[in-house]
Amino acid sequence: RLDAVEQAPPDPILGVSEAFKKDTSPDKLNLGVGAYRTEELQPYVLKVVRKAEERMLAKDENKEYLPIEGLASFRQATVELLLGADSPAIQEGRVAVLQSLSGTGSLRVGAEFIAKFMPGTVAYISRPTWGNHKNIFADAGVEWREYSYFDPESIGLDFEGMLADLQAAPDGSVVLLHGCAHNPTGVDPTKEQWARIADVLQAKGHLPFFDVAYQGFATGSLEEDAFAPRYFVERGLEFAVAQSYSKNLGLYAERVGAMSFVLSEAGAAQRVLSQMKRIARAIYSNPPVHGARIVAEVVGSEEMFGEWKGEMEMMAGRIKGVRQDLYDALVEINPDKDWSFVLKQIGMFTFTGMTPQQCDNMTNKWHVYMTKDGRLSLAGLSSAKAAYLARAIDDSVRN
Ligand code: PLP
Ligand code: TYF
Repeated sequence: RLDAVEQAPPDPILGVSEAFKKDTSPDKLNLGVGAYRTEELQPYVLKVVRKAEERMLAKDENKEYLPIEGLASFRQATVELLLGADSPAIQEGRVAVLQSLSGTGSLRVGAEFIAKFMPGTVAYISRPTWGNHKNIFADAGVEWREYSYFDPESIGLDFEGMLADLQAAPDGSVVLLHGCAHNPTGVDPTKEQWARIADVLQAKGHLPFFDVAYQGFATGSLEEDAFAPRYFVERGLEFAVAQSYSKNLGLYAERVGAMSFVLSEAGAAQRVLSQMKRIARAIYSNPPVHGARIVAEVVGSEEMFGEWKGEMEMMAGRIKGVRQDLYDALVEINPDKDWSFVLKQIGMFTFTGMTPQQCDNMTNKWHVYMTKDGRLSLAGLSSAKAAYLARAIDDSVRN
């Protein structure tokens, strides 16, 4: 019977790394996956993570199961990191926080929750968005539709289109929003635009669902990057939020994150948490402990928290540096073309607007590996290779 199972397509992002490994060219560059690399293009384990692990080892802690909702100190630290320790939502016990399997697993628990307790509700996601959003909602049984987001003409936000689509969505829809550093476009709403988005969400009774995968990577500041969810608390909105420590603490493979709901009263938060636990129980029972302890250790010590902020600024700063290098090299090669979008976009990526054929030219001729949507992960670029990448881009967009 199982002979008839068809081959599944490779992941459009993670599949790029597979192809990269097979390329033997010394020039090859992997700008597919959004994972931080050093200037030497090596993976980076934060020094503060190693320090936390040493302290953890010295404590000789056991490996007993965590509660279904996760490690208490981790949950507290994670929600405070997002909303600020003095947030009224936290003070009033209005946040239900479930430690879950990084951003992806958290999104899935959130999607399962929507399927179960908001049946028939449609989730609106930005066009374009991180490819996995569609899989996550669809596999959880939540119908998704897209709202306008990116304007290829201006290589910026199609703000009026976005508002019009959210306005046209049925009342009480779920609206997925990237908390900061939108993936793949690197285009975020301004503070004034967030205010108008909140107006529409409120008027329509939509439930915002933030995906926060890059807190600290947009501006380099944890607080600045949490502007939108903090502002939504101020506005009295209820919302869902998935958080990930893959990027900002470099804990990719440890699967550390949380799924939370900010609600209008504490009783609802308790009931929602009990139902999220019910969902998690049947999927993976309880979350892994190692990464959660790292987070609790780092955030629980003023000294290590400071070191983490320093390393995050360093990582965000290196990406900003290569962004500038790439821009300068592009202008030098072809001063007649407007390359300003490279500098305007924020976070790990630059969204080039290249066609699939142009992306193929990047890979086949120049050994630059990237996703077919024209996205380049600047986290995988070094200053030393910026001029080479600029030549590849300039050549590819001419054809
Ligand atoms: N959401 C977005 C927008 C992402 O870019 C990513 C990837 O980092 C994730 C969620 C989830 O990643 P992870 O499951 O490693 O936390
Ligand atoms: O967009 C990216 O490159 C990151 C990493 O299934 C990623 O978000 C990519 C695909 C995936 C999980 C993480």
